[in-house]
Amino acid sequence: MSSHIKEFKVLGDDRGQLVALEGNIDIPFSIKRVFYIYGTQDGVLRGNHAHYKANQFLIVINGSCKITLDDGLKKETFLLDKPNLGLCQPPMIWGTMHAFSSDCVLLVLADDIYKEEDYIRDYDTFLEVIKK
Ligand code: T46
Repeated sequence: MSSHIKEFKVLGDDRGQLVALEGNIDIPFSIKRVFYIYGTQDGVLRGNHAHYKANQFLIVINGSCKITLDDGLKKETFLLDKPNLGLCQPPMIWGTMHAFSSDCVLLVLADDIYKEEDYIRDYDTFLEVIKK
């Protein structure tokens, strides 16, 4: 799953840094939705679900957090602590976000609008679905 992490080019100069992300170029899909989470307290878990169809790309644009991806057989934990790192969460991969710094801003790019029916929020159901 190490291939899920991507380092983006930083277009910096002496005024500061800039990262530009284009759908289907830097991000492997057309971006249909953007959301971000912040103000997550230490010790709190977020995510804890998989998607049937949606692809997500997760970027910590401030602070840090860890993301564990789980394909039902193996788990891998990634530390996102730089704004030029992105992690791809494809469909049918269980994702859990944790170890948030108090200043963490986690930006998520997705290839579909929000649909609750696309979520698998129960881990046993996830294991059953991937077995099929
Ligand atoms: C993910 C992590 C990082 C919406 O109305 N629209 C949206 O686009 C989203 C993402 C959520 N919501 C509503 C649904 C819930 O009533 O916002 C509320 C909180 O959502 P949720 O409990 O899913 O939040 P997290 O932080 O557990 O997960 C969210 C995303 O759902 C998830 O895909 O990767 O952020």
